[in-house]
Amino acid sequence: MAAAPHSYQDKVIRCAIDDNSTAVTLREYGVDVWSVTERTVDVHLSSTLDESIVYALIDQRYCSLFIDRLETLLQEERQSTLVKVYEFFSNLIDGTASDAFFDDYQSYAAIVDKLQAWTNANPTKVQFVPSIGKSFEGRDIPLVKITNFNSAAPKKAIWWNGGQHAREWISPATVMYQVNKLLTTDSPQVDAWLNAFEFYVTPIQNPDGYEFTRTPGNRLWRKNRRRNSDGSYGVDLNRNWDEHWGVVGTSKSPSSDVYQGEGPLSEPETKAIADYILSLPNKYAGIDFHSYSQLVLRSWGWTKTSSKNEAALKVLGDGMSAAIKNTSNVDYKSIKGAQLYPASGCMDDWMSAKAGMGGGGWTIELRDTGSYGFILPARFINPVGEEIWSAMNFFLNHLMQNPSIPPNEFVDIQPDNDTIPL
Ligand code: 0X9
Ligand code: ZN
Repeated sequence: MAAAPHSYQDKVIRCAIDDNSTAVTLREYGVDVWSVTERTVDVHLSSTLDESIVYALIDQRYCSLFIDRLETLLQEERQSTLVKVYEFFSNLIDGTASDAFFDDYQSYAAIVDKLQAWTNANPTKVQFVPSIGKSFEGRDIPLVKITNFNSAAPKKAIWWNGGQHAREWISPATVMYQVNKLLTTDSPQVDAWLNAFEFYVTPIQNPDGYEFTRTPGNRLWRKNRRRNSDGSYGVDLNRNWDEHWGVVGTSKSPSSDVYQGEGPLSEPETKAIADYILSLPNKYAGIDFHSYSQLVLRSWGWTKTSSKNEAALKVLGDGMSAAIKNTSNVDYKSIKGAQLYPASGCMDDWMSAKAGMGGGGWTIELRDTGSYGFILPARFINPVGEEIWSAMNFFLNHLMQNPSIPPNEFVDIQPDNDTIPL
């Protein structure tokens, strides 16, 4: 991975497309698609590709160069982590060490330790479940429940999920940030939420994949670490949910980055969370945090047909997007999931349809829009955490005021003639 400063490196190019079914086709061809909008697709090109082909693509003016020197970015990320470790130890020696948890992306072990520490410090607000199930490689999938344990009033369950995709490091960091905000903000507003809701939080759904991306050369891994029958590794957990599993935007090929797995909920990392959610009597809304693209995605994600709850969900999604804009002036588009690209077997639609969450199953795609993509520097953890906290503010207040949105249902589904089920 250590590349000479001026050698030819992996690149990310952004290309114009007519509609997002092109992305589905590209993935079918095994192209490494990183991100899609209705008009553009970001494609990762290995440095082993003939340089002239890459520049020919760019010269055609269908594509522009987005990340020119990917290895340099990756190297800078590792370097900045080393600098922070150095600073941490020098501060420790000076006696000036402070809580630097959100200054950097943390290991799985550090995330688990932090959940335990928060629980010890806030016994009336937090319960720590060290393991709701084990990952493929045997790591515990941790959960915290946050509520006012002194109040017996009936409460609605909100689920926050992070780290489903290994390389999207800003996701677990942002979920942890929200938990910290809930526990450290002393306000009547937060008290009201803790009386109205039970928060179930799984900041790191895919610990094997996450830890793998922390080892040299593997930073861009997406899936879990299942050993597949053909010798390849990994299932895309966000194609493995038991909701229109295997229908669209997903692959039967084990080596694909969007491999759906052997069957619905075949993966321990999806099954554990699905079982836990289904066991809750009061489930009401859930958000699954991903990166990148800056989007607030409502159901449905597998069909462009509007859901029965479209009007109510649009108000919620548009409100979250506006709250972010007001906080940081950053644009997060509020759209139906399938407007990004139709994909089924995803957690968001599963929460809407199978878990019957009236307040919706959501995907929020965090920063950025591709300048750093998955390699978002750690200095973004705080600003992203703050803008999402303001989105949560809107989300929770709106759900408190609208506690009876009925479970969503499929209505008049038309086949999406511009998408090709794989
Ligand atoms: O493709 C995904 O799983 C999500 N994007 S990501 O770049 N983080 O991989 C988007 C999922 C949106 N939801 C549905 N289409 N149901
Ligand atoms: Zn993702």
